Amino acid sequence: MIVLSRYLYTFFRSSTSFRLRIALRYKGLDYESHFVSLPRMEHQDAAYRVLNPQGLLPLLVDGGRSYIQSMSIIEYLDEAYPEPPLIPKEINARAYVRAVSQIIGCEMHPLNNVRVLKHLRIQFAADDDAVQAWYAHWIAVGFSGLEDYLSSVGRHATYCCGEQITMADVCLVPQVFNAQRFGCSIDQYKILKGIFERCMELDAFQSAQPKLQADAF
Ligand SMILES: N[C@@H](CCC(=O)N[C@@H](CS)C(=O)NCC(=O)O)C(=O)O
Repeated sequence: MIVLSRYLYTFFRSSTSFRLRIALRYKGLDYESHFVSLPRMEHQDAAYRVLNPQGLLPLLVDGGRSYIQSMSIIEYLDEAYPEPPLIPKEINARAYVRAVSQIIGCEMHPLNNVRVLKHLRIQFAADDDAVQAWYAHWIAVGFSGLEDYLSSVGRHATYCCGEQITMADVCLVPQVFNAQRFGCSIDQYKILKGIFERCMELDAFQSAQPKLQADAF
């Protein structure tokens, strides 16, 4: 009998959950999914907040301990289960991968998160067009800065960091899915688009995509 001691609290459209689905699959780590619906506000339920007081997705339970914040969790996974690595060994490559990941995770995603878009509507009476303009603006600022950064550093090749899949790719792909869902094309970002397409040829990325999750609708 296989006893699973790893649980991922996830929602199919959550891009931060998507990062962890990719990372877990890439590392060959089995897990059981606990589905938490964002539209039904299940992330704010008292029972969930006991597990994650911040009331956000994702949450990983591994070996009886709870972990929050997707990039911190990816770093935890990389330390606990080093092969295959998601953070390079070489110090400058490590800094670069973290920088790319943080452009997405700290500067793009937070501005376009569900609660931010909701707040624009409720607190500032933003209509659909205004919310869409807000979303598209920060996607354009984020992706154009990221494209320029990759171009100027010159470390990218098949993936963000040469030939190795890293946390940078794990953060990039879900952000592209999110942008496309909001009708934002990535065609003008040639480097990012190429990396996105090559990542999507891999099982870890394919199988983790939103529409293939059991809670997708
Ligand atoms: N920095 C956090 C962000 C977590 C986060 O905001 N997750 C989203 C889903 S992608 C969420 O739970 N949103 C709920 C809300 O905004 O109310 C991480 O990387 O884990």
